[in-house]
Amino acid sequence: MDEIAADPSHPRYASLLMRHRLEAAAKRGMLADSAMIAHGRGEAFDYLLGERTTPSARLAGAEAMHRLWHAQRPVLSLNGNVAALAADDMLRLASRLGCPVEVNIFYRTPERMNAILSYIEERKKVLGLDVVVLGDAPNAAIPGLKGPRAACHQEGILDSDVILVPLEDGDRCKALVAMGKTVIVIDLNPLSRSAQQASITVVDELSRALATMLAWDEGEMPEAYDHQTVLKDAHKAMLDGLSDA
Ligand code: PTJ
Repeated sequence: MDEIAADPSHPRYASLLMRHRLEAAAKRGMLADSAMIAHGRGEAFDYLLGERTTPSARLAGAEAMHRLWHAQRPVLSLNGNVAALAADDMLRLASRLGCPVEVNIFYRTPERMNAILSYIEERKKVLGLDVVVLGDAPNAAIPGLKGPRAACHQEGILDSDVILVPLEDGDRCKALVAMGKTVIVIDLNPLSRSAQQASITVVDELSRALATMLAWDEGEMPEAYDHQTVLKDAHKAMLDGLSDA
C-alpha cells in the first residue's frame, strides 16, 4: 500500500503517505463511509499540534506501554482506519507484547470485517510475525452497547485488563472503562469523548504514537502520568500553535 509518487523528502510526505494508505484501503473495502471525515478531523488537529510529538504525548505513550507490558491480558484493537494506517506497527507491538490483536469496528459489515482481516493476515505473513488475530468469530458482547458494535471475542477484548483502542468511538470507550479496564486511547482531538474518558490518552498522530510506544523498553519506568494534565498540555500546545501562526 506504500507506493506513492511523492518523494520522501517532500515536506508533506508523511501526510501524503497516510492519505495514500487510506485510498488503497478504501479500494479494498476496508473503510467505513466516514473514514475520510475522521481522518480529516485528525489532520486538522495535527496541523495545530505542529505535526510533532509533544513531550506530554511522549510521556503518555511511555505510560501506555508500561501498562501494556505489566498487564495480565493485554489486547490491541484495530478498526478500519487503524488497519489502513498502521497495521504493521500494531502487529509489531502485539508481537513484542505477546498479545492478540482484535479487529473491532464501529460500522460492522461482514464484507468490511473480511477485507480488514485478510489484509492483516497478509501483513502478518509479509512481516513474518506470529500474532493471534481475533475478530472473525465474536462470541461475546461489550455490556452497555447495543447492536453489532458490541460484538467482541471473550478471549480478546472481553477478558482483557488493558486495552489499546486507537481512534475509538466515545460510547465504546465509555463502555470499556465501565467494565473496569485500563483503556488506552490514541486520538489527536484532546476534546473528544474518548480522549476525555480514557484511562490514558496519547494525543498524537497514530503512527507517531506507535513509534513512541515501540521505542519504550520493558524495564523503563515512565514519569508520573496525570490524565488531566496531559489533556490540558495538548490543548495548550494547539492554542500556542494558533497564536504563533
Ligand atoms: O472502522 P470503523 O467502522 O470502526 O470506523 C472508524 C472511524 C475512525 C471512522 C470511527 O471510529 C469514527 O467515526 O471515529 P470518530 O468518532 O470520527 O473519531 C476518530 C477520532 O480519531 C477523531 O477524534 C480524530 O480526530 C482522531 N483521528 C483521526 N485520524 C487520526 C486520529 N487520531 C490520531 N491519529 C490519526 N491518524
